[in-house]
Amino acid sequence: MKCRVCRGPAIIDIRRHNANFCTEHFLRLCRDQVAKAIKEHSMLAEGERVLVAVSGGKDSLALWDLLLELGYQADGLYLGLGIGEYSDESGDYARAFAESRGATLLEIDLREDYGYDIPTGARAARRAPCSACGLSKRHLFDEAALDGGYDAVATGHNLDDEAAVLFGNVLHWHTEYLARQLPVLDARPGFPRKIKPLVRLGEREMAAYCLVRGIPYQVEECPMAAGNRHIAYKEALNEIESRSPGAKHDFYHGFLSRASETFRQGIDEEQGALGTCGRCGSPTPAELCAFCRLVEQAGGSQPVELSARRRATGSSDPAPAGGS
Ligand code: Q46
Ligand code: ZN
Ligand code: ZN
Repeated sequence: MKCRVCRGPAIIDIRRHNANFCTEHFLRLCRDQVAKAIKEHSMLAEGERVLVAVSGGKDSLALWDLLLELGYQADGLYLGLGIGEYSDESGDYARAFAESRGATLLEIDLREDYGYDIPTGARAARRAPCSACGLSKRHLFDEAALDGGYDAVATGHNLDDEAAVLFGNVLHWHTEYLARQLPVLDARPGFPRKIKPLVRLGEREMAAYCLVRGIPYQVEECPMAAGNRHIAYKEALNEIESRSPGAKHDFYHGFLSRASETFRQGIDEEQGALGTCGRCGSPTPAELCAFCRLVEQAGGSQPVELSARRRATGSSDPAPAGGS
């Protein structure tokens, strides 16, 4: 197996590119693909500050590393979800990476700072854990980015994640989600710009990237992810990809270039109707925003034993996985 660029020994084959790459040229490919996504979708301008949503998994750590390598001012934010050992270890990976690069890692701990953790708080608020988790992440990353004067929040959603979410949205014709499934969501009052610079790179490449760059990461899946429908969508797409390399790329990027616009009509009017949360000041159509309502219902709830937590989450209907 020889590298397409230098003919030296290759370490990875990427069937969608119909090519193999050596270490040096694989790393270059990853950097080039991120730079291309950033440019193509106007994600970041030179000198802008970006806050990376870091989970301790391969995608977010690879993303942070790639943004630093490309010369961006990238800080990380780790959100302690309180999901037992999984969260403790994930935090350690995020801290170790920050230390190794001399990078700034901000931290928020849900239990210490807001009085709940995901397993217990979700139960108290009668929400599925991934729904409480997704809501907490969205609110706290947005708020931290605005408070810290960052130009954008970057998440580690890769091509596999985005193709799986798109597959689910098309399968069920969630047109309102299709309208927002973009690699960039522009800033609007109360919300920072959101960017997904890994949309041109797959999950396997991100694992290989961390391996080659010597970045240890959380390899365990979140214990709350069991039953996540997106896992089934990923498996279905993997099967299609194995018979037709490049199918995921064409599906997702074809959607962006040829279909996404169609679903976007009308979302701007919707956004005009938002007021302000009486407690935290973030935009909301109600008196209190969904996050402040969650804190009210979940805050102060006592942690439960992990076995009980697992039982409590058996019927969860998780939010899209990814951004790990
Ligand atoms: S971390 Fe949170 Fe995911 Fe765990 S609780 Fe669900 S949403 S599965 S990306
Ligand atoms: Zn090479
Ligand atoms: Zn609020």
